[in-house]
Amino acid sequence: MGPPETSETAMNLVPRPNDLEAYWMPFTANRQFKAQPRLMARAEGMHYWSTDGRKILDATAGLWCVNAGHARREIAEAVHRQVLTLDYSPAFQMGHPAVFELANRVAALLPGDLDHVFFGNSGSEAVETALKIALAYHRVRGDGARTRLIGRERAYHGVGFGGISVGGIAANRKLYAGIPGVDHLPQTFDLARQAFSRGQPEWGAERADALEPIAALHDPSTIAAVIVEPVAGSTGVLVPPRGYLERLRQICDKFGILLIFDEVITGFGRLGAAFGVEYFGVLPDLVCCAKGITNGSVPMGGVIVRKFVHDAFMTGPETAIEFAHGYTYSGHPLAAAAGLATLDIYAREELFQRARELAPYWEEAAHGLRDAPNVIDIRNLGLMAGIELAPAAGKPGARAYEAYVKCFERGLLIRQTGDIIALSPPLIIDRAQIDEIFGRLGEVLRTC
Ligand code: PXG
Repeated sequence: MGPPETSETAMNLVPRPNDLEAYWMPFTANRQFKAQPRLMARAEGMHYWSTDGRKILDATAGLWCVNAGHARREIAEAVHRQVLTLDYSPAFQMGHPAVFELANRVAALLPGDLDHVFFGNSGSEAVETALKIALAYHRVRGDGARTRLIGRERAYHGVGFGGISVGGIAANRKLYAGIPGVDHLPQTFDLARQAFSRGQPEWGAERADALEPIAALHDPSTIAAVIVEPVAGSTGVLVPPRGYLERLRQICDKFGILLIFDEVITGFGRLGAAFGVEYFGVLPDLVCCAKGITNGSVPMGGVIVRKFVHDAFMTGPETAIEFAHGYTYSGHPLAAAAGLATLDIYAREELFQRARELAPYWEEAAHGLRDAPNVIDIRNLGLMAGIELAPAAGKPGARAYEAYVKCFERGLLIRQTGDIIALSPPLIIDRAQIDEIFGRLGEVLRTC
């Protein structure tokens, strides 16, 4: 008898800890994991299957990326066709049709003159690229004193040196000097004033006003850009207070500062609109994206920029490279093919609209956990929710980690950061599955 099919082989494998040693896992407690591994064997639609045969409902869209659900045949076939037709083409001084088409299609999802796209391979690369474009933009216009960047506390902008510098997560920054000339806005969350807000909190727009004294301190004419996630994802679903993003935009305009939205999580439908730009009705100058652009199937990231930013570079001799930046795999043919197939699915299945229509049901279901033990806050927007737990005495993060492990054992994948549980399902989710997520999570919380 021949070997069983690949997925069955994987499902029948029982991993032994000493087999797991060589792989140094990212953002993982390696020793804890290898003592009690969780290995995924396959995925389809709303579910994963682990190597021990467990069926797991995916309440996190992988890591906020599989917005159209897992293992979509159309994407697989597009990538298959592409690798057999044109597997790779040099990214510099050369192109291929799919990447130009993808740029047009992505730009068409954004309003106003956000109409040029620079591609990389991840959210981190998108952030590095956006920060470099912002700094270079001022320089090519002869405004080279604008060298400072402003981020925000509790922000995640990936793991490049620029990203950790403007980012606001102490653990990701503390071992590194970071880049110079960076300051931070205060974060927008205040438990006492915002707990159990549904959608955008009423209180907190004034936190944007902190940009005024920060700008005054450094002299506004030295500041190149402000970067924020419209909704902070990784640090626990921090929803912008009403009016907050509008005020940031106003203050940036007043001082000639570029505004960058990092939409790596909020892009491609998470909020029930193509991007946060559309959802909030605030037009930034640059937008970072990744994750959902290929439904998580092939690594890709990008920066969408407004026309005036792009055009500022298009001035020197026509034979000169206008922006000395890029990656071997910028606009990789496989990523471009996956991206086009993904955008087709989003459009055909009207998934952004589906997310918008499901959002009130999602909100209701999430807030149904209000009386579960140790729940101190629930927040939500679009198909995102954060559930904050009271930390166990002397053991910050332990309670939510316990919930994470217990959920996994009961066939539910959630995301945990500190004592916050973050949920962001694929946009193909249905109401029964929403009930299943919050039902199971509620049961688990009663035991943590
Ligand atoms: N910006 C934002 C807003 C992100 O959420 C990145 C940049 C970096 O993207 P890459 O592709 O370089 O990882 C991210 C990534 C979590 C989690 O657990 C979130 C991310 C990545 C891994 C885990 O919330 N976001």
